[in-house]
Amino acid sequence: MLPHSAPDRISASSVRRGWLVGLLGLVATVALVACGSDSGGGSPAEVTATDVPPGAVVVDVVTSARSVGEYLPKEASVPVGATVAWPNKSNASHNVVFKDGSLPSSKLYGEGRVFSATFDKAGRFPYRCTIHPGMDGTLVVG
Ligand SMILES: [Cu+2]
Repeated sequence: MLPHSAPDRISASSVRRGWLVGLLGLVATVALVACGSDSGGGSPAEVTATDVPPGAVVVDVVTSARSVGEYLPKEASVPVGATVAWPNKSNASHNVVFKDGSLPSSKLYGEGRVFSATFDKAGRFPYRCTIHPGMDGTLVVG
């Protein structure tokens, strides 16, 4: 009689298959996360004019006793689809830059100019002036 010495192939291949399924699951998860970015921000066009658009919610950009620039009100709540305008009423140049890169941000603009944009995405959006540390505000949409 010959000794029976069949290797345990079934067990080895099922281990390998389990590892492969796990890897595929990981790849699928990564792909889902990558596709989950939201691009529905607001109006893409930046507007830096000298007038506040009719009907816009106004956030004044001012110089105060304690800072070279601040946003008034610091936190503004608007409905979805609102146009918001930031007239620069200070004697320095400022900008409005949202942390959320999908929202419209401004370049630097001086006294007497107005940045305005329309916001179609609901949420709580912090923004700041990139040249003045501590000059920040929040726009709440929805
Ligand atoms: Cu500033």
